[in-house]
Amino acid sequence: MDRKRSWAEPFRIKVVEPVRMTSAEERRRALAEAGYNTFLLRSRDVYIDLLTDSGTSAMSDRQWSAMMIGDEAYAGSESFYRLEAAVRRFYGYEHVIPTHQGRGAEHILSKVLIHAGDVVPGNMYFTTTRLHQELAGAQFVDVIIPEAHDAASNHPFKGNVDLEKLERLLIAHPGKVPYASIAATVNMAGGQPISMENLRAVRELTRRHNVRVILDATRIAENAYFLQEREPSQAGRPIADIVKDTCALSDGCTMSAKKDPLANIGGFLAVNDAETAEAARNLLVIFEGLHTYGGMAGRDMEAVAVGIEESLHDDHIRARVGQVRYLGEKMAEWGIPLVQPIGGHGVFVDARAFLPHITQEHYPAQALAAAIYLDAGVRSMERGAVSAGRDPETGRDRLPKLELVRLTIPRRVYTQAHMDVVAESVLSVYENRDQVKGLRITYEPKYLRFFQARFEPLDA
Ligand code: P71
Repeated sequence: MDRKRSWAEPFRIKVVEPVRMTSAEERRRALAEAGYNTFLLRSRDVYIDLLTDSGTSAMSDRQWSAMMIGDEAYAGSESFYRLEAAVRRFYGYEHVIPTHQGRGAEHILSKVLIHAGDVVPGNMYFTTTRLHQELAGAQFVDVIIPEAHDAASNHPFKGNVDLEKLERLLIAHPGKVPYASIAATVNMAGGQPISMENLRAVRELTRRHNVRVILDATRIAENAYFLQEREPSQAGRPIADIVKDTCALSDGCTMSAKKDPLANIGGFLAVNDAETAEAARNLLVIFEGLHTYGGMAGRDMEAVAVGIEESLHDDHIRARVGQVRYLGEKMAEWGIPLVQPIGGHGVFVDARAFLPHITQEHYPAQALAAAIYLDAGVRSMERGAVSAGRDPETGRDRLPKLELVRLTIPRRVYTQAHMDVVAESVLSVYENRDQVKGLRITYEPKYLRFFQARFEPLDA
């Protein structure tokens, strides 16, 4: 008989943080006070917090003890040198520039490499990445394969670049492309991987045009897990080796250490060429801090250094992606429309298919995130028209093909029972989906509006 053998997380729990349950009435009040925006909810009003996997991971006992030896010297901190050594060892880049988090690295990098009128191609936009590129004077052009914009497509590497599109762009803009901005995995596509083969082709193509490749390495361990699983040439290889080879196909990376590297805060920019590094260090002292801390405390750099290593353990990453898949498969079995395949850091609900009666002008994903919160206190995040923002030229809403709600799983934080509760709650919203109303905006900030915008239901 072929019996399935279950496996579990490669850790046990040493410290717990109690969470508060709320009543339906409390949630109704909290949501109205938050302007129907889950970013504006107070965490005390949230039962299971799946807003983001960013900075929300549980650190290990090794990370917590490393924090005790943090060297808080203003200059030349030992903790910086330990972080630098970890980045060199595990990702292979020569120059390491610490930043307060990922967007700090994006800001510095964009300012150093981009000139007004440049064009930056990338495998789908990310909100902060694109905004820093635009603020530096570039236009971002999406060159991801078309399957990435189709929630239902089962393509195994939806993070891949459309090589012909990239080549046409390189030919059309000679001398105007400072780098290709390549994410592994692609967050906005649903946490989808780029294959080693595709990245190698991007590397070769850009080299012929004398253009750099800059990786967004924020979820590179999760990307490596999918390659180990799906790309024949990577089958059976250790995650750490796949990650190192992925980085070797680029000239540098930006990193938010709040995701894969299992820290609560931190990030860095890493590059191989000394000139770019020097220019970056020069700007760093204006915007982030000295080049041996860049906005992090010594203890933060220690937590990142240890977290990088832990993030690359094969048993860790299998359990991490496995938990996300457990939630996704359960919801898919019940017929809830999801981005397929299930991604590395969260389950992405297809809000258009879920709420076909709400047109995109009335923000179905925002409305769905609000409805999911109301049901049982699960907090998710809109990743659709509100996140896409307005076109800087026309000022009109950008209406992306993907109108999604992301249930994002923090690393090493929740149990399988939490996942069951989440799936059951979303199912209950799905069964009553015709009662969910569209939203209109009542307040909108200028930049990254999704963080602070306020809404009201159409029938209000
Ligand atoms: C996520 C975040 C955090 C976030 C950022 C913006 C809007 C909503 C939530 C941050 C990323 C990311 C990628 C691929 C760079 C950053 C910025 N993601 N690249 O998914 O996913 O890093 O937050 O440390 O500044 O919730 P930073």
